[in-house]
Amino acid sequence: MADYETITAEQRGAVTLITLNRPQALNALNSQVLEDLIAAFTAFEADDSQRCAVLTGAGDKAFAAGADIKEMADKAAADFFLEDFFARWTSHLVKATRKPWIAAVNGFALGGGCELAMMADFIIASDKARFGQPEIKLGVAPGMGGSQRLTRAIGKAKAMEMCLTGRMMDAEEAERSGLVARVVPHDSLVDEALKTAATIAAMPPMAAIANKEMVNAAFETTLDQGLMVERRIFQILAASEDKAEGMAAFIDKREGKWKGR
Ligand code: CO8
Repeated sequence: MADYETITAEQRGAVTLITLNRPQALNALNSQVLEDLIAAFTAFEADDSQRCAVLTGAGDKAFAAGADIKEMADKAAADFFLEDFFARWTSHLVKATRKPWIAAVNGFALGGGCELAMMADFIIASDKARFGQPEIKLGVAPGMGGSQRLTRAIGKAKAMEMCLTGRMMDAEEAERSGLVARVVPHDSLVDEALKTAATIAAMPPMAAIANKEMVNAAFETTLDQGLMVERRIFQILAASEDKAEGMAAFIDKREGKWKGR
């Protein structure tokens, strides 16, 4: 795979493992990280052999301790506006990435780090993970979705408290609050995330994308519209070769062989 400056990316079977790799800066997210992640996610999306991705952080301490404060410190409002740094994360990692991906949060996920984790389809957390939106302490506020995605994930009371106080939430509270799908022992985090990703990667690929689109529709629509999205996608899947294969395989008591169509 391509060489990157601030991340690593490797293929493990049908799963792409992407690792933020600036441990000396607690994997803080600078412009180069964004460029590298865009390239890695674009390659993942374009490669038919890859069905699911895992994003984690190098080192024992952090997934990502936020946007790079040293890089942001000298930026003017016009720089933020013109570069549109924050919007590009969502447009490439969320909107343009139709295949599923998991954030494996191995430590601090603060500010932009928490926001990046929340861009994943779901989060698996190590028991050492800590989540927070401490931007208020820097005189700013979340800029990459924290005020919106965190509030949708855990509700107004906790999201408001976290944004206004900057306090961190540990992994147990994050699971209880609905921010993470599962908490696993720190040392087995990447293995557990890769195992879960491999399970997803073995599913019929169109159905995986369809399931992701349906669940995401719940955050963008009214209930009626969301139910319509669900029915229409279901009806489209019913015309797929993998639907015929999946049902035949069940009846024949054998594993399905997916064509991805
Ligand atoms: N940016 C740049 N460098 C960082 C960052 C960061 N976000 N976080 C840590 N580092 C660096 C430290 O400067 C330090 O580098 P050095 O050794 O050269 O001094 C190294 O990483 C290790 O960090 P610490 O020594 O601080 O490690 P500790 O274990 O003592 O503390 C903490 C760990 C608690 C995670 C602490 O590092 C910390 O509080 N980090 C900042 C967390 C934070 O505020 N994140 C939010 C950033 S802002 C953001 O993400 C918002 C985006 C949208 C709004 C922006 C609008 C302008």
